[in-house]
Amino acid sequence: MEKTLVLVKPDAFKAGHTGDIIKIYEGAGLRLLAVRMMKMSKEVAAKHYEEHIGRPYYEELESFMTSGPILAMVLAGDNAIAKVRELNGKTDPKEAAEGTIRKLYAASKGENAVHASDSPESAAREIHIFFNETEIFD
Ligand code: 3AN
Repeated sequence: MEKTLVLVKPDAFKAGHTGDIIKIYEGAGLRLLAVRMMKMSKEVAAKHYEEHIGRPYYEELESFMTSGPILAMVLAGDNAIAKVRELNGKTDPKEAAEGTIRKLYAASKGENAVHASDSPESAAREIHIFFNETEIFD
């Protein structure tokens, strides 16, 4: 079984979409292995988005991601990484397919409701920013 890290970002969390988002993942057969509600610090944001540091939108991204509570979770299943990214939809909600989480709940390319790991390497790295092994129920 493959694991992936998902974040419900501050916009979707604040708007009360967390339960609906989890329902979409569970409805697609993915299993929850770990969950944490938290407010991201700038340090955690920098670790999580290390490849985006220095890009023109980084400050906006950091300020958004640290602006309010988020829900971090580990999801598992066959092909979980690709499956979750398909359920999330494209980064820009204007380009996201009908029925995807970003089409349903995201307002813009920056404030786009959810994050999900994009490769097995990112998943392994990102999961351990938010959870230690004893917190993952697999
Ligand atoms: P995804 O989250 O779909 O994998 P990435 O990895 O390209 O997308 O971008 C990571 C995050 O950085 C996005 N979720 C978004 O919040 C932010 N971001 C990416 N590109 C832009 C942009 N051009 N303007 C504003 N924010 C952006």
